[in-house]
Amino acid sequence: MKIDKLNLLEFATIGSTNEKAVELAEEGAPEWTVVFARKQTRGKGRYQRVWESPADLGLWFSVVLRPEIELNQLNLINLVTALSIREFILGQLQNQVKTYWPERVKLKWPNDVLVEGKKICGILLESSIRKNKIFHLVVGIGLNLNQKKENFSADIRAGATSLKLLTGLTYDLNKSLEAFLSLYYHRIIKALSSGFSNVVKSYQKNMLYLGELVGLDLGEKKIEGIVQGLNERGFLVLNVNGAQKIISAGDLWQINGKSKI
Ligand code: BT5
Repeated sequence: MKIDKLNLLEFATIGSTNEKAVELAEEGAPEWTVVFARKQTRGKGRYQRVWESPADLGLWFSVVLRPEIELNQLNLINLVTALSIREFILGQLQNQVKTYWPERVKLKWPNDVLVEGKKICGILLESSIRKNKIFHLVVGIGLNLNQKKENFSADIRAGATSLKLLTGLTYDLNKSLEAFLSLYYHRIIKALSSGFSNVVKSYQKNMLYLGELVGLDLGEKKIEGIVQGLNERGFLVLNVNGAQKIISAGDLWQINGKSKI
């Protein structure tokens, strides 16, 4: 289905699509302005980490949104985005193998999509708040499409994957982007109009580590606990020594066996 509102800006090379989208959003670019680049030279992850974005091997893009939600609901947009990516990827995999097992495509709170335990997509939200309201929200998405193993740096090779590595096919960037944006548009509109409770439910159903012992890096300290699920704002609920802790952001990892903290 066509999205009338879509304003797609394509670049051959850019520093970071998020930076460009933030700049345009600050200047008043309308919602559903999408900055798409075939290559990023300064693709960024969370906490100043690098996002590898080589030419023509994946979708590197950022979407400007201006959702009318409370500030403490921002995390929910992360969840809708990750679920939409999951749905897109699963659709692509099931086009090839009808019985592709949905349990293989998992969400790692708050912003990663993994297939068979390897990261295929990362999401980076950047928001601008004015007078206690969201002025703009830039949703940056990096989705690996056409990489072969050797296209990933040695640092991430073992933990990263792409659609090509999973299906053997080569994906057309523009067609893939269009298909994803159409799905994403509808998922966002639906969540904004009918509330986020189904979003939280489906995220929980598809998230990694539910009921398991995890470590969590909060920047200033590391803690560990058992994942109980998400609250209605999309925050992580962790049982730490019997006490419930609500976490808004951080890096999770699984603890197999003995704790290392
Ligand atoms: C993320 O950060 O996963 C968010 C990535 C967002 C990237 C998009 S691309 C379009 C838009 N413009 C930008 O400048 N950024 C957004 P984080 O959770 O911090 O994960 C970063 C980590 O993922 C890195 O430290 C690597 O370990 C790993 N990584 C880097 N590039 C990768 C890739 N292409 N595929 C899989 N893993 C990768």
